[in-house]
Amino acid sequence: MLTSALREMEKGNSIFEREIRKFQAPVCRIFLDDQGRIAPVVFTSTGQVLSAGNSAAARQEFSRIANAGGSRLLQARGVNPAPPSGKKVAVLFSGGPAAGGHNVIAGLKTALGKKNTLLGVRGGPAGLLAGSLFKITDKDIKRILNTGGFDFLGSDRTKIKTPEQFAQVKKVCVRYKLDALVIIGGDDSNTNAALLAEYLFAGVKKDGSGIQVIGVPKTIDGDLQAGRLLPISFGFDTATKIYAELVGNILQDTPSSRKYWHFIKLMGRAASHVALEVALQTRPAVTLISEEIAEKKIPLHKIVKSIADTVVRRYRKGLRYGVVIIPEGLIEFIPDITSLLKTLNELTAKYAPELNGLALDKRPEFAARKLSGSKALLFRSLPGYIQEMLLLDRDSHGNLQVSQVPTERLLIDMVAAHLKKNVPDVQFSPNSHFFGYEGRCGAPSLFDAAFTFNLGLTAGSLVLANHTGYMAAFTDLQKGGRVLAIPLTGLLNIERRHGREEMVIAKALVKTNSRAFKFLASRRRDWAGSDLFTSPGPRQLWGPAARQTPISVALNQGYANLNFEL
Ligand code: FBP
Repeated sequence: MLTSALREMEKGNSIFEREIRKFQAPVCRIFLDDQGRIAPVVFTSTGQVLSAGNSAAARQEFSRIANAGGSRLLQARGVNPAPPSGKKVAVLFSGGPAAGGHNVIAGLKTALGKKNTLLGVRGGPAGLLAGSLFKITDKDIKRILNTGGFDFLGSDRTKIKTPEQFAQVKKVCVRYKLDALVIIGGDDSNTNAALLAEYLFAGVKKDGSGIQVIGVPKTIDGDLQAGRLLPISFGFDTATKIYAELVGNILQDTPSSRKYWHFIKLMGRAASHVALEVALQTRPAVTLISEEIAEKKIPLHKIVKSIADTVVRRYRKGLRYGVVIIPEGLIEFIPDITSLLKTLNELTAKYAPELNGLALDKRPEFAARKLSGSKALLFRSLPGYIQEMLLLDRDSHGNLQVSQVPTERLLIDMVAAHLKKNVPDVQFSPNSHFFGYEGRCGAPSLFDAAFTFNLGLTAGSLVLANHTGYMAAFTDLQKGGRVLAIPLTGLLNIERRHGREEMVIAKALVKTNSRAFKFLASRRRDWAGSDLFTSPGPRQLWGPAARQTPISVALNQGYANLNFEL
């Protein structure tokens, strides 16, 4: 009997998974009708015109969606008294997975109701181009509700950019008689959503009308934010809670075993929001924040020295252990490394035949001879395996894939060398970790389960209210939630990318004048000098910590406490 019960658990039917499927995430009151049933809402303009710096250029390039909405912020006004029926909507995931994606789909399907149809796109933007769409049923929703990851549809990183690709999307929309597309993605995917909204604005269907396009803000990196209008993207809370639990457990191990230094790299391609949040939740000895390092122009040797100084300071106090948090994108923010990388990018392009003709371990010497001054010195100071990595093949844009560089190992080796040379009596036993994929697809926390379900309701409501070119947003989480629609044109900026100027949604990096960063900065000396760490425990849908808002969000938004109220 036990064995058959165990077999029934296969394919996502653990005790936990069965239970979470029954859970209804809290919903913002605005989505409740007179009888307390969940219903789509209508929107009204707040009059607030949004612009991200190059508003004139954005309004010109996206004139059709900009003129329609005037780049004005919309706010939900109340339940839609007469939602249309017969609409056909397709939804897709784009980019890296993030917990809560399935609840966006569940919220979207709930808002559309029985009289409209929801189709899922398999495999992200590539699946859209291939026309791989299917009808999402109520049974599907029951199965995916509150479960993690993007596995229901899958995702990919294809960017729709060529005229042929745009034409192909149009063809697929016409073939499936779509009225709207909902794109769940990060900054690049929402930039793509704006481009598609503009392209599909009119003249697609037989009656001359277009296809609506709505974006939904996703990414564990937390770098798609819009101040008070959108405190964070979904997936960030779950990922940081999972990493914080793991880091908390490691911290708990350190005074138990009393011998290890753990160097932990945390995912988050460029911005350090994840590292900052995990540090705020766990209070480790050292936290590196890439944006601070870039701003203060702190060179690699100084980063190494400052970690080594903390190791020595703790050692002298009998604390022969500790934890160092490292953001994934660090290497691209260290000023002397970025300038070395630039030169190496040119050098690898210029001497590609010569380098390719050499064995891996012979390439560093060849490259070192082509460098001069401080760059040659820095390159020679790096461990051999890092030198080799920095000379590997570039991506299609001619850049090194920096996320592949084991920064945690680099820092360990350089700190160890520094200690050996300067304070040989200090024992240093390091371990390295990289937490990334462990946190992107876990079942959503209560915060993400609720946030995403409400984002799905918002996206569905926008479709039914005939809006296009907006990103669903949800804010004021400590006082019941406020449902917003941000005009995508209001987020677009001109940036130089791939050697030319492009309209993009800028990544929101950690600001060193933010309340969250300043709090870390005000406490980190004490965290380094003694054991003040905490273990936040596992993420919860129920239980004492279930309603905990990300600490960086609570600080930056000026909330009075950590609990969100919905
Ligand atoms: P998105 O920005 O698409 O949400 O992806 C985030 C992320 O998880 C980063 O944190 C990480 O650097 C990257 O994706 C890893 O990409 P991949 O899944 O291709 O390995």
